[in-house]
Amino acid sequence: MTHVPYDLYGARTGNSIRVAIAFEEAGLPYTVRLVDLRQGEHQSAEFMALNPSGKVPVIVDRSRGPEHAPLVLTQSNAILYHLADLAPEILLGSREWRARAHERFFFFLTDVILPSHAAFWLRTEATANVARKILNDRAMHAIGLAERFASESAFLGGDRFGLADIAAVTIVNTYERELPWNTLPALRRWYEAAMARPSVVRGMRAFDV
Ligand SMILES: N[C@@H](CCC(=O)N[C@@H](CS)C(=O)NCC(=O)O)C(=O)O
Repeated sequence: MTHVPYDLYGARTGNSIRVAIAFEEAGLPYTVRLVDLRQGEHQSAEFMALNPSGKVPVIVDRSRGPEHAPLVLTQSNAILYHLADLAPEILLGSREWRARAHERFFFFLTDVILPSHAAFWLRTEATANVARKILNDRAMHAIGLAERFASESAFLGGDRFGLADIAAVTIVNTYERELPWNTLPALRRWYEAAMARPSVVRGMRAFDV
């Protein structure tokens, strides 16, 4: 029986899907452990023993063999960097472009995903419509700035499809129906190519039941 060294606990959310796409892109074998958030499985004693904050994604890395304790990682971006350590040329591109790859990865994390998540947290607050709109508009404005990245290169960060593209494709997918695509021709070309990529197709579906 083949031993799969990585377990990925997650759900159909951006943070989990980014990790699944990175596993796929790097060609690292992993087993999906679906955590049903609606059923509260992230609050179960079993899952809380892995991540006391009760959030996905989590990976359990047994790649160092049975004589070592498994490595449990609980932050999506720490997990992405762990995978990038295992496959740096794939997930961060060549050394020459690596600073750019980091810059663009953090652009999507802090300028797009962060306000988007903050807006998501306000979704149930009846009085928060204005704040929610400001945050979503900021996220979409920042996505619009990525038109320049896409017009300069086939990829958004560095010289290959890496962490920046993975961060970008999941969050652009979230706003796909609201973006002014007629003003974003280069980004649209990049997005269509990214969504057709086998790693993205498989990663996007990793938590479908
Ligand atoms: N900073 C964490 C955030 C993880 C997070 O917020 N996960 C959400 C799904 S995207 C979750 O598990 N939510 C369940 C809850 O908060 O009860 C990361 O990047 O991994």
